[in-house]
Amino acid sequence: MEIEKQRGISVTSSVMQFDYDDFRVNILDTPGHQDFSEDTYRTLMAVDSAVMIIDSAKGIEDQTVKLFKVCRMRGIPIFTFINKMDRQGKTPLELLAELEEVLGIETYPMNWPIGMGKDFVGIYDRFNNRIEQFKTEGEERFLPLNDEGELEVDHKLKDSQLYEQTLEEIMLLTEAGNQFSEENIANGKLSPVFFGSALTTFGVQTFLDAYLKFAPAPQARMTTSGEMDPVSNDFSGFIFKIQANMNPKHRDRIAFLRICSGKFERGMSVNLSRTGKPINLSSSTQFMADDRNTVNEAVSGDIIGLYDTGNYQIGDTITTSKDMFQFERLPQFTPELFMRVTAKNVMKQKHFHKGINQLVQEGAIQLFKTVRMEEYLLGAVGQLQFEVFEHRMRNEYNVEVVMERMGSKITRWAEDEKLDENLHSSRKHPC
Ligand SMILES: Nc1nc2c(ncn2[C@@H]2O[C@H](COP(=O)(O)OP(=O)(O)OP(=O)(O)O)[C@@H](O)[C@H]2O)c(=O)[nH]1
Ligand SMILES: [Mg+2]
Repeated sequence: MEIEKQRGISVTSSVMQFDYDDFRVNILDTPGHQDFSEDTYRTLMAVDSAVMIIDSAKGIEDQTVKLFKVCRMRGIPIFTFINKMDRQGKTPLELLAELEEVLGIETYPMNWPIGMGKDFVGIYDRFNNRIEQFKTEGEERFLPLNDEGELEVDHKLKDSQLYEQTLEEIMLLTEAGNQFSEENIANGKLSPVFFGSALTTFGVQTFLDAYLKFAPAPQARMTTSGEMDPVSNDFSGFIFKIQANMNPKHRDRIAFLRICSGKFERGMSVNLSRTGKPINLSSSTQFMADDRNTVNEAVSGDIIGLYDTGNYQIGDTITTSKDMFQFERLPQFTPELFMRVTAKNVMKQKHFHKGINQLVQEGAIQLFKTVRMEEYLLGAVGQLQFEVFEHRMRNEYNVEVVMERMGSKITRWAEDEKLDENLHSSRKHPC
């Protein structure tokens, strides 16, 4: 999105697929900023495991704490990548202690940095029993370790103070740290920790190889009719995100589907559980790197995009099963900030309504109307949501909006007879 480029932060989650080593990986990249946490939490419902990327200088940020506590509660395996080792940051021991204390999760360092910042030499790879050297290509990149965990070959690194220090820290980890346990990784109790520098791609492949070894395959998911097996003959999935105008040239609207069971075949007919109506899935797309391609087949665990002409809502289940079950409801947050919103130019009412409706359906913002006056009030969890709303209304719907702050209030459901100047929500399932 244009606003993301301008501000240098993500304002919405994005999806990307890639193939690696006989695996197909679906990445759902979520915004880190807490103002967009509702989007992030919804997206989290569509994943099988999470990768937590930590800036080694900042340590664990507020948003990360909340987010990964949800992962912990849901038993989602968490893989940790401690990034920016090319910069001076907190010490690795400090970072591990923070992870364990703040997130209440056990950690197992799969590798360990040797120095950092200007002195960053590479990683001591406990899992692969080797040292991987930073900024070294060719044969020297990986140096094997012997059974004692020391460099097998003569190397100048052996004489360095950093090497000595690393060996001491590794000894400490072995004696006082957690045991490696594949089972505890799978149930989300133990997070394997990796160090690297994503900007220089250092440590990324080592991470990916281990991730693919230990990340779980798609699991059974709960529905209103019991568990749904991912290899069931019945196709099913749920919509966790809707986004319009992703491609400004086409002005289309895409519903993102997480496939939970069976096989998707383009052109198949499914039922939308909410309405009971059949839908033909003829226009579908997948997101490979920066490209979009028509997708003809997809399986459980895949994320595909369905071109949407207004059929879908966030949280919708679709299935070929006759029993029109639904997957778990997606989280919805209570808004805490409110703005009265109008179109600057009264002649633009049509675009104004179209834009608001679309952005509300995406869950980018919440909408309330006052009962008597039919005024539009926008509700948000964070201030930045309003700014994104304003920007998108201007850029995607060509409408300048006027927003007036209403202060912070909490919305409450009100009984009909008590309705006066109370507000009512346009959304269906508040929590
Ligand atoms: N020095 C250094 N900088 C890095 C590294 N990885 C990322 N960065 C920089 O960190 C900044 C933030 O990177 P992003 O990938 O946008 O971070 P993010 O956490 O995804 O941010 P949001 O999506 O906005 O939440 C960018 O300026 C990157 O160039 C690294 O390994 N080393
Ligand atoms: Mg990002």
